[in-house]
Amino acid sequence: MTVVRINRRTVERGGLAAASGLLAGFTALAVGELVAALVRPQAGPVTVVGGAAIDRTPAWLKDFAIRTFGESDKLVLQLGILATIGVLAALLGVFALRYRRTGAAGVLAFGVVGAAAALTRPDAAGAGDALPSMLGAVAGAAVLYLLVGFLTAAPAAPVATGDGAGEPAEEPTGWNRRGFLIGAGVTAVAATGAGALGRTLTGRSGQGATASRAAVTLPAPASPAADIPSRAVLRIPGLSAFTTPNKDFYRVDTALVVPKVDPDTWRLRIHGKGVTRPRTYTLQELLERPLIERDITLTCVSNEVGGPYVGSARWLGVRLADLLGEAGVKPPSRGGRADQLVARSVDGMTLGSPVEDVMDGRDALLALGMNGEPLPFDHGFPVRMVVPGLYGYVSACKWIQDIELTTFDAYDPYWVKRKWARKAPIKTQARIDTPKPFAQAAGGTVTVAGVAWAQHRGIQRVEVRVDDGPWQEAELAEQATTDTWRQWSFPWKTTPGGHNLTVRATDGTGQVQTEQRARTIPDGASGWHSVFVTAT
Ligand SMILES: Nc1nc2c(c(=O)[nH]1)N[C@H]1C(S)=C(S)[C@@H](COP(=O)(O)O)O[C@H]1N2
Ligand SMILES: [Mo]
Repeated sequence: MTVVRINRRTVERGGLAAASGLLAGFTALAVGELVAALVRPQAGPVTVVGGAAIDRTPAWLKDFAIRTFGESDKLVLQLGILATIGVLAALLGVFALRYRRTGAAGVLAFGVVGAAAALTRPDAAGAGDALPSMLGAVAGAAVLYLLVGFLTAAPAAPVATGDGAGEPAEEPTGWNRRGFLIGAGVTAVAATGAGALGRTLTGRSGQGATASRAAVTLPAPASPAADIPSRAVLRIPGLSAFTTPNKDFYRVDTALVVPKVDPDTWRLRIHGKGVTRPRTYTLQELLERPLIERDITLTCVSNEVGGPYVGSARWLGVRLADLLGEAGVKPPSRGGRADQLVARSVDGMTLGSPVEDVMDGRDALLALGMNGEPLPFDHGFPVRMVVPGLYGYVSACKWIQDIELTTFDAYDPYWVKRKWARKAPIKTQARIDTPKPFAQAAGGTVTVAGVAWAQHRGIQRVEVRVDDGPWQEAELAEQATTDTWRQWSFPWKTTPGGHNLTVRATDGTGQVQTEQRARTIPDGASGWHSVFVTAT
């Protein structure tokens, strides 16, 4: 019979065992990051487990995460993974107090999980990707085994109980606190050093990538963008800039580590159904072609009514239809065999666009430049797709490396496998940028202003309604192109009290924006944007 005596020393020993587990976990991750820095930064244990988690997240949860955490969703995920690993590691530590070998083997088991995640990532580069998780786990297991050894160092004299031999000692009398503290201290310092070294090495390779991006010179466009008419740009405090600066441009993707592609070894392959002349291009070959420059507004399907995932930039790139034409591709309306273009990125993302749309004369681009500089890493360096009128998830592949012509019947890309629509033209939307929701507005006349977009159809009209009053025409800035958003303003003659301001747009075809509320899944949110404002 075992009587567990709960006394201070038992509690202390348990606490130190939990700490051993935490240190083992920390060591595993730190060594994992160091090995990843040498193998491939994308193969780090937290990155691969996080990536696997993102891919397995159900659509509703992903939507919730984007809604709740916005662009911090990835940080929240990584903190969640770290917290989970921490809890499991501490439990494993306590468990190892009794079952030292099994506890250490448990750490190895986590390593196997990490290695499996690494090898099944769509961008896995080979067996080497398993190394960070495996070597990290070996280091972690060794730490746990050693540290727990101090806590069980001097077992109590065999306890003579009636149950016979083999029963674990319930409380070693002379365990080695001093040894433990030294061992734990050395481990903590060594693991921190390994992690810091890993970070430094990854940072250094990042600097190399930054330098090679800076070395890319963008040629002047053969077909420059039309000047933005001065009357297309309103200067109203709180209103979105007509051209979104790169640093403020929204970012939506599944990459926990932003790919830093080497422009010298980058290739783009075009192949598949109906491709009579498959080809592979280097970046230099693309840069030497006649480039077009266009202002195009990009929107994410995950953007809520009134949401922030929309931005407008001046893109410089190769007309996609030209490349496809050279490859022998014909759109379905001219007898082409492929109706879906699947773009694949270096991080294994797949996005599918209708071949008809990218070849119908619109300015579908393989973009190389964004607002006068090479694409930022976050936005797809060295090359990405941009197709006016289609949501990003069905067109705007960043870090693109492969274009395959296929059919919608034959292949479902990433987001379609996750319940989003196969085809997703951008829905007409108008947004009130100022005043902000729940603002206290001054009395008198207040300028209400915002943007409206219906890419490739254009915006014909914007109307504002105060409470349940009549719809009133907003003043429209000039339309730059049908592929860009349009700014608008409305002089609101306030009356004191709380008011609901609502906006709606009419697209270039005369369709009034629907009032019907729809969620973002499966093909984009709809409904009118309103803000509640109190006037004094
Ligand atoms: N490789 C890759 N490309 C991608 C994505 C992604 O997750 N991975 N997300 C797409 C989505 S959903 C959108 S809305 C746009 C966003 O582009 P941005 O981050 O430059 O604004 O990129 C698209 N291209
Ligand atoms: Mo998106």
